[in-house]
Amino acid sequence: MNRRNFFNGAAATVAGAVAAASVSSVVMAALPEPVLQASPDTMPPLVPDTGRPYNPVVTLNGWTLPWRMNNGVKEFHLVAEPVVREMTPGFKANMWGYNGQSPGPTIEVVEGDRVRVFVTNKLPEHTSVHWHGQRLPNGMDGVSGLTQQSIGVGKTFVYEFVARRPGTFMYHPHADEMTQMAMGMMGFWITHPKVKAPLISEVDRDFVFLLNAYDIDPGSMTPKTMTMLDFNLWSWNSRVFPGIDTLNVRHGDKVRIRVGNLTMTNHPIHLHGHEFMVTGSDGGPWPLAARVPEVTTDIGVGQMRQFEFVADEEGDWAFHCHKSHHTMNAMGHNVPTTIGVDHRGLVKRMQKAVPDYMVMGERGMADMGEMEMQIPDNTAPMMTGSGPFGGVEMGGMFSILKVRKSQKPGDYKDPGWFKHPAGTVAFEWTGSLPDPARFKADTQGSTPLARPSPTTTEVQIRKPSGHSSH
Ligand SMILES: [Cu+2]
Repeated sequence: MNRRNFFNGAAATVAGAVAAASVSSVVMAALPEPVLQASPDTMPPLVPDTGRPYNPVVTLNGWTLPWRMNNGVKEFHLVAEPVVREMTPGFKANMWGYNGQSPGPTIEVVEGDRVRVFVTNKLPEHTSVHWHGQRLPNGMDGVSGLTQQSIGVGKTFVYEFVARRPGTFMYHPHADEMTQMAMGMMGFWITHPKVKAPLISEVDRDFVFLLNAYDIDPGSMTPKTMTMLDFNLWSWNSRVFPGIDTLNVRHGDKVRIRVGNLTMTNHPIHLHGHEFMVTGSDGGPWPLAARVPEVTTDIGVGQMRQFEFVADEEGDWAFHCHKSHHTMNAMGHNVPTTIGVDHRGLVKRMQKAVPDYMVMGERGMADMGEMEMQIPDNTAPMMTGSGPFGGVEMGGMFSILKVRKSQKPGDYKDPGWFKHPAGTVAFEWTGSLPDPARFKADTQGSTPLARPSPTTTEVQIRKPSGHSSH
């Protein structure tokens, strides 16, 4: 097939794939039919049935793109297109992504594979795909204007290279990047080692996700793409807590988690209950002497980290970004701190002038997790989620590592809440409580006057106006 015929065939298939039944086998031979995914659930690992074998990864709230072997070449078909992503139940966003979702599907190949990726552009503007971290011919690097022409609207381009280096990579546009990445265009790429490599461990579970961030006004659906730093939704694979699936593993499993950061700031990712070893980045596996145990690893902008541990402590372990504002959903930050301010009498007087006036945060913000405050439709509550002991008061980049003896090998289903052995949960002390000596002398400190009982106080009045971005 000469080059011109090849591209003609490609274009015909893009049109024909919609009505698959009408596509002739001759045309199908030219281009793999694009596979789309509509469900935001974490899909089970895609066990390879062609090509070299490997131990597949699991994409949190995502999936792996199926491929087709064509004369020894692994062929994938990515479709760049507008999508609607459910970021958490009750909140959907207009995004741009690939094959029905943002992020796009994970691509998994094996070191030494020749890979051909067809990219069809169904966006309203041109795009390109950059294969972050890969060794490849310069003209396959996907930088619009520099190494290739942009993929025009409605066009299909072909990228082809050998996956030379095993490791953890990602892909994203290198055309109008600011808009396209702010709209959710990105995906994960794993190149598995061909043979057992001394610096690459074999693991029982291998999770991957991308860090991304959006600025979506409460009640609206489309990210504000001009935002540079003040994002209000901090997400993993375009999901926010409680929409992020838990990472469910079997007690004793060796677990690897691979994370890439395509936001505009760094994220210290923190795991409870276990130490992990940072074993590599998008630069490759780290030498043993460079590995250190951590419980938090900071992932800079444009960086990837992979870390590994043996899940040998049963329980429901929090797993989150350690920037506390990144474990919240849409909120305004230009709200004064009112902790310790005595509002008694104020609300009534204010409401004479401003009928909707309300007070929030007088005792901290934890009420936000429980209160039935009116929020606009299609908005994720700022702090939410409930656990077996009450409100979790979280949002954003937060999930749970669930370690269970009862979890079957290869089973990724949520086992429910941990059943704590008797006597192993923090409990309330009900004995006598002697006053600490240091408080006795001082009654003029910052601690305010005793509060009136909640049933009589005006500061319970809460309405959204004036805080519409919460
Ligand atoms: Cu963060």
